[in-house]
Amino acid sequence: MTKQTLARSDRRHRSGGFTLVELLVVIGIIVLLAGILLPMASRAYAKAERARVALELQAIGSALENYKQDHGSYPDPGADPNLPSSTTAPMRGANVLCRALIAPGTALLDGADGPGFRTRPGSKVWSAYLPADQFKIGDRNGAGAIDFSNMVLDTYNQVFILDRFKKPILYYRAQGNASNIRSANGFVANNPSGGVGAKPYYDSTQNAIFLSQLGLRAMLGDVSNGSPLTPFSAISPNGMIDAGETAVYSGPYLLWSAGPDEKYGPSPDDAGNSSVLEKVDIEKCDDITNFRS
Ligand SMILES: [Ca+2]
Ligand SMILES: [Ca+2]
Ligand SMILES: [Ca+2]
Repeated sequence: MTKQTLARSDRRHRSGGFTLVELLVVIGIIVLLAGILLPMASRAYAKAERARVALELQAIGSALENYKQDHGSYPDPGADPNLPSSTTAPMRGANVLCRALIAPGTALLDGADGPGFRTRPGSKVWSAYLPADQFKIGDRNGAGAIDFSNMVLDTYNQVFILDRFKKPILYYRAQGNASNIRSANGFVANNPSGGVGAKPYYDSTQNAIFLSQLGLRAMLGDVSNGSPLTPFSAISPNGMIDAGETAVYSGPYLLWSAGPDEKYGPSPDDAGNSSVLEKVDIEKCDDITNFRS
């Protein structure tokens, strides 16, 4: 065997496999890259999904305008003609939104089988304002594939339009003479379990701050009770836009997605001092709404 053939066979031998050290180096690089790229990929995914939800909220906004053209006003959570007085489940804006824009239920539930509804028995069937096949419909736990044929009104009250993260899209309509949150019932019932206006969607284990309206009002610009907040002081909404506060939104309705973390409103854990709800938590909140995306 000549020197040349030896060298060739050596090259062949070396190119046929890696040494243990080389393998470890390669694995180390892969692990390092994965550590950098996976969080980037998941952030990019969440960003893309948030953008999709923002588009869905826009589509819902257009549908609401069309509904208003036909019926004279936006869907009103306080006045659903299909709801019998014996119904025990409280009306929620999120449910009214689904019933007004898609009405996926049977004739028993909303006057017309499948998407669409009647406002009175025997009257014209209004077709769905949103393409039912392009939106997820489900219950509060995000479960789809609902059997409408066996559903009664009480359970129909628990059907919502879901966002990309399978949480109900909330709907609050501004109340008559209160144009924004300047008055406590501008968008929100004074009492979460009753009173004027859309009742919140309930998930008390995860969304206590939102349901108590602290988080909801704070997101709308009501962060203090009139006294200036120092950088790390807890927010304390009082239902009014005081001097030094700026109303974030004063439109006719709120559309609200809980965002990728599936929790409505800011949480003390989002940023800063984890035991206190602060302005930084509001900035970090990943919710998508029709006034902020
Ligand atoms: Ca229907
Ligand atoms: Ca205030
Ligand atoms: Ca959220």
